[in-house]
Amino acid sequence: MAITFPDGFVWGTATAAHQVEGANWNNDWWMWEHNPESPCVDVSGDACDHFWRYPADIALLADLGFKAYRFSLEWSRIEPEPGEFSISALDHYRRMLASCHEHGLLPVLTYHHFTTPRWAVADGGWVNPKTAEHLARFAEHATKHLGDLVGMACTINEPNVVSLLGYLLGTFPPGHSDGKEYTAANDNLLRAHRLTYDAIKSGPGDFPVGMTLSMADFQAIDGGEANMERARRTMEDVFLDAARGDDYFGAQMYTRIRFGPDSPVPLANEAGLRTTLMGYEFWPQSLEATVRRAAELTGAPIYVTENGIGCTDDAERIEYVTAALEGMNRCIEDGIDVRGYFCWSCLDNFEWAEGYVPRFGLIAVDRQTQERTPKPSAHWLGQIAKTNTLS
Ligand code: GCO
Repeated sequence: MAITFPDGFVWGTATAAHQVEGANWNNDWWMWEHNPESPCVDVSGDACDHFWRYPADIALLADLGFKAYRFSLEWSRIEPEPGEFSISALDHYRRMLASCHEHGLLPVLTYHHFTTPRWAVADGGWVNPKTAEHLARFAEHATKHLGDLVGMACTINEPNVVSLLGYLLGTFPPGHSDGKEYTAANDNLLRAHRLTYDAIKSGPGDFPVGMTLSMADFQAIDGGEANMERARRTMEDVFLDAARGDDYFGAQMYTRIRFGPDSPVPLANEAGLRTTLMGYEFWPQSLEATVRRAAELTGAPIYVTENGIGCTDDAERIEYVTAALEGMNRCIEDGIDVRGYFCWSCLDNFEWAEGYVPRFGLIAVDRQTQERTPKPSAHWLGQIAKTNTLS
């Protein structure tokens, strides 16, 4: 049976500067990739050379049928030293925004997607409250230069992942495992969202502003409710509460996380469960579960700003996204205001500590020649975008 989505539903794909641009040597991730103590399996290097190849990439997305493109600013290019702003770097992003408009794509701009300039991390990074002010100052400058062309804005991508993986689990920079630092980073990122939101709002342009959050289908088994609730409170709910009153909320989900009674941390995936190249459980049901919670707790219109799967068999991507979209449709049928879906990702790209191994792209990238080849899933999802219908 065919599913038709609401009129004006926004279909897009997403990327992040550091994962696709190449040569972003002035941020904390570049340092982390080159640190032999880090768990990184690759360096980002040239990534997808999207810094130079964005015109063809954006044209390809439009040809495929997409209506929107979500990408991020690289803070360390725009503000290479504290208070020193590069007009040439800002002009680069102006050209990217203009290129989206020329091709009929709504540009969705993320101001902070995981990477922080070297100077800001040398000054304490996210455990230093000043970093929140620094991000807001950057957002104010960037919006002055770009605001008239922005279609939608995300302040911070997954602040909950920046704090958890950087300051508690130690797999993202700065690689710390310290409960106090985790709490401080969470608080500073929450404040940074508010300040950045206001900074963007005070500039030119009139577009929706919100945050995006990494969410999962949290489940308790055999009496693990208290553990689950506790973890979900710091990992999700404090951010959902903070997003109340924003213009929209960006939900991003990939899998489910289960908690048992004895452990405050998630259970490892059991043998026999179907997993993806990220080691996540194959769980497209996470979209429906998290969108329902996000809508209930934020009261805001919802965009799925990321969802997808890292896999080598492209048929699995179509299977995964189909199930996710069916769940999204059940939410819409129940009256939840879901306005868009952005597949992660446009291109096979640099998946942080996992390097180039997981393949999240709708479009394959030859790592030697940078040649782009749309996968069957790119044509399939592009057709859904064109017709606003899943058949
Ligand atoms: C994130 C980021 C993306 C990832 C994606 C796949 O959500 O972690 O926004 O940068 O690449 O989620 O893991």
